[in-house]
Amino acid sequence: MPPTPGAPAPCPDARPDPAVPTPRPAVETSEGPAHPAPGTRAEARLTEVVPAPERVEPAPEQDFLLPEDAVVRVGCGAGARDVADHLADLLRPATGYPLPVTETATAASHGEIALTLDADAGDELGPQGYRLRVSTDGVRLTAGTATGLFHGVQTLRQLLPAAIESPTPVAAAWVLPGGTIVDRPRFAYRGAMLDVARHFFGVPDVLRVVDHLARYKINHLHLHLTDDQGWRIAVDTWPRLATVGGAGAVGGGPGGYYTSDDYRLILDHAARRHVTVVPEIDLPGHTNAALTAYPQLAPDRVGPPPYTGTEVGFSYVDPTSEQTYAFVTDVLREVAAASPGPYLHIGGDEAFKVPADAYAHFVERVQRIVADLGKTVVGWHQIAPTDHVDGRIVQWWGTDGNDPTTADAVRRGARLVLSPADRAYLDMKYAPDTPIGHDWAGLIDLHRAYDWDPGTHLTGVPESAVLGVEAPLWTESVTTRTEIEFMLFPRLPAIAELAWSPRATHDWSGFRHRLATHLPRWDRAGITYHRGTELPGSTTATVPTPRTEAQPDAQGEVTHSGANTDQTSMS
Ligand code: TNX
Repeated sequence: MPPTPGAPAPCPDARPDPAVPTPRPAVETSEGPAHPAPGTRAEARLTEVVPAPERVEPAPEQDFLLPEDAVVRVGCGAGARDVADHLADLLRPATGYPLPVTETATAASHGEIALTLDADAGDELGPQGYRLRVSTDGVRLTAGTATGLFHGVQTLRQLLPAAIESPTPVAAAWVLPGGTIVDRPRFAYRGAMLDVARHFFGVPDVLRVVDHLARYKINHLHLHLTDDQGWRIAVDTWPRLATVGGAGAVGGGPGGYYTSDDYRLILDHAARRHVTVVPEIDLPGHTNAALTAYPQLAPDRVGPPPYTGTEVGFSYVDPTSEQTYAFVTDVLREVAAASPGPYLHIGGDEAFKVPADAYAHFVERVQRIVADLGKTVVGWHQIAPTDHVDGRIVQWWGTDGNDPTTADAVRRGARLVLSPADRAYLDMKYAPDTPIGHDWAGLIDLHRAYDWDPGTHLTGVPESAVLGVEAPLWTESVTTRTEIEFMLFPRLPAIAELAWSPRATHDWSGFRHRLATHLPRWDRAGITYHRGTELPGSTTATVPTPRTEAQPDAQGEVTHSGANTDQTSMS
């Protein structure tokens, strides 16, 4: 077909428009007519989005009914087509609509969702922001980058009725509330950590966690890949790390590890969701699993037995041995080469048995190894007193906002990721009767997870030094996907809002009411969550989650492999 005069040239890398699949037959349910009359009111409101957007301008007379023959139209630009495909993939199952993705330049006569990359808009919206306009004609999503478009798509999803989360077709009026949202994050780094070392979680579980993060605009997944109980990533040059060091888990349950193909699957899934994976190799402590595989790394050169308990701080690789540095260099080189993200987390926490000077020497040398690999060092805040390398990131996990050593590291140039254990640790119990989790940093209900300010949390650290916020989930007592979700929801969205939304939007009452509208979405999506009185509409009961590993014990009670009491060794 000759180009239309005056029309922009098609994108250089345009894919041919796919044949439009036939719509699936509309499903009759009690939820509404298959062909709702135009003008049906939107179920969701523009003001219910979590995390709260920077600016929201409702225009209720501009509600948009997504027609059955709607198209997703996408303009040129790196990654935009993938975001459009992702959007169509999200909307097809519940709507049953074909939603073809097209790169044609001409707007459809009605009912399209248009995604546009626009460098000028990017100047205003920044590298992660977006503008979303819903009017009776359709949806216009604009951003300076594909990442911005992706975040806008997550907002768009929340504007559709909760039934959009259904994995099978639902006959509903797919009406979006009219108006404009202009949005961009307060902090560039929003993260969650999954400890796959204490208990191992297979690739499908990790992919599902990535989906949960993306939904709430969390853009980093920190994988705690190694600890005393298990080494979870294959390393070609030191193969026994995974095959021997990966064999066990807390409580003696089955272990496991990611092959390089597994790891690539996680990275690819994350990349398509604009989530950066931050791999952690915890050094020099938390290394019992490595020592079982390679006793020559141990200070006494004796391999310890596998560890299935939950104490911390007893193991370490010999910081005075050149073999240790050869090991560290090989491992970090392989992990760095496999990981496209800019960060490499070196742990550094709770090496209680390593003398301070040997610890500092070790961390400084390992930091240089990471820098030489072209990656940015991240470490738990125990690395704060050591010498600085350019751009390093200190992850603060304390419970007392007055930490002069970390504040001093910031003055020397470190940036900060905040994970206050008494606010952001998702392994803490919600309430005394929460069936899993710890309480050494206190109980963390939704209000406690929400009600703090990352910009002022640490004395002497200006907001400009705060790269962002991360919520870690340690898994000593977490054994299944259901239990992961039970600890994540509803606290993860609270942390997401703290890290994304402008401080001016912070409002506990508003937040809990907005988040309550997400419960039917989680129900539809099959997401397990902790029910409590804090979310209107949630029941008062704390629902214990089913555990697949549960075994009846001698008394006929149910016990759980991997369940542990609180750590006695935590300060
Ligand atoms: C502290 S936070 C740890 C972990 C435990 C966690 C349990 C940090 C860097 N270390 O080894 O799993 O507490 O809450």
